[in-house]
Amino acid sequence: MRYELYYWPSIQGRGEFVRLALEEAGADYVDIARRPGKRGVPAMMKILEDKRMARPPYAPPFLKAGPLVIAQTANILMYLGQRLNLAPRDEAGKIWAHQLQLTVTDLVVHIHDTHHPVSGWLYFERVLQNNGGTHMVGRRISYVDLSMFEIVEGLRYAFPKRMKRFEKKVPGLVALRDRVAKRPRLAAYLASKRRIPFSQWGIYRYFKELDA
Ligand SMILES: N[C@@H](CCC(=O)N[C@@H](CS)C(=O)NCC(=O)O)C(=O)O
Repeated sequence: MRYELYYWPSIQGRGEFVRLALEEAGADYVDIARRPGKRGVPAMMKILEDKRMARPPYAPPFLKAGPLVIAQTANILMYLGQRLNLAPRDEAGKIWAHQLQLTVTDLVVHIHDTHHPVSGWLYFERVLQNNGGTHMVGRRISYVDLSMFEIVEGLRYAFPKRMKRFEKKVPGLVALRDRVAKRPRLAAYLASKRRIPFSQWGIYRYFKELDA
């Protein structure tokens, strides 16, 4: 299956949670809006503005998987998690992974609103420690681990000074970030041009005055 990912071409943003899962699994996918000309952003806008679609996506990111058009980041990852072996297979494990990813979605809104998300973070450290400290869900890599990596990276970009101090309170999450970064496919992806650098346009934005 060749997946088509539709997300803004110049930022990591929420689309990066999906890119990391596809890259970790070595999945065959196209980052549509990064294609030049009409086949890029205009192709994405055409779907977003298609008034006849029975089940239209509200906003990027969305994923085309054969006939399916799947939106909402956590929903896309729930779908991919099973097909890319990045989530538990048992019902309880699947639901737990989805619950955690929906909580990542909450945290991203906080970050997006530059409302300093300390409390949300400690919740994820607690979940990790309660699960033995190596993975967020189960005993092996899942897309929730990849999302924790992205949140650490984003917060380090947006709040470099504050994070230096705060990371002492979340040693498990920082160690998880380091393990994810060393995974062969992700290490290759992160070093590639496919990884979009952080900028003042995405969810994670650096404001000197906020990084006290
Ligand atoms: N809850 C949705 C949020 C989707 C969303 O807000 N996408 C942003 C980009 S990160 C967007 O393009 N919103 C529509 C817009 O700004 O026009 C998700 O998790 O996927």
